[in-house]
Amino acid sequence: MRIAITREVSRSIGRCELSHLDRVPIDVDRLRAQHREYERMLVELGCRVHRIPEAPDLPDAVFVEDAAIIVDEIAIVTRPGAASRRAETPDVAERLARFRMLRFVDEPATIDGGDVLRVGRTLFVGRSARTNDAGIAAMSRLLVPLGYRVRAVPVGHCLHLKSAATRVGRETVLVNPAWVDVRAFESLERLEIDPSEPFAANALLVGTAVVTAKACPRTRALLEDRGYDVRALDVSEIAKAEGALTCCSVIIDA
Ligand code: CIR
Repeated sequence: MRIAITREVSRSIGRCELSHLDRVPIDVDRLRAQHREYERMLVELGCRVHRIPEAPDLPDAVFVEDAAIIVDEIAIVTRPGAASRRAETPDVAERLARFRMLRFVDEPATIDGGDVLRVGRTLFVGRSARTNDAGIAAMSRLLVPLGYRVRAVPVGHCLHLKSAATRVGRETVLVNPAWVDVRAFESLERLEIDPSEPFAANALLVGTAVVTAKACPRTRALLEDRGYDVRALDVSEIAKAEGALTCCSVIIDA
């Protein structure tokens, strides 16, 4: 069974954290409608969706990916890099506890789930404005004893590692070479996005389907040409909050 944890969009999302984007007005109803389509897609792809109720005063709470890192054996509850987001984790942890043993990271470690890209037994962890060295060390401490490798990857041009690279196949990553040094992934097959669509590297793999943003048709065509089962979603309103496809769910094989 595949579970997807999501969270209702907060009415305060207009006050979300922004790092690389200018603030523009967000239509909460429209964003909620896009989020419902996202959840519908997860159901279509075989997930059982557990939606956590709204946290009205936590603007970024819809981006549940940042609250947790899931591996086969445990779930790591993060300590998000943005102080405004730290109160998001307890509600996510409560849901995860049904499926995995929980582990926690302590101050001064900070880590956002958006910085963690898992490929098999390797976890690539972005060293970013949100995830610090203590956060990466905490990941190693928790995961190396379980047989995982933890590899730090510098992230400077975008918010998270997964803004620049996501997994789209067993050992294949979709990357934006302008935002991350692709040599970090030299052991893997790499597919480069169309350079005119810098946000295209954040795609969501569910089973063998790859969910992409409607705004990135060229990268979508590139994936389709290679035989991928690609689905497209309109996430234009979500993008105004610097969110993308992976960040709106935590997917767990239960
Ligand atoms: C933030 O800056 O934290 C949110 N506005 C966006 C978080 C997006 N999360 C993700 O891509 N994993």
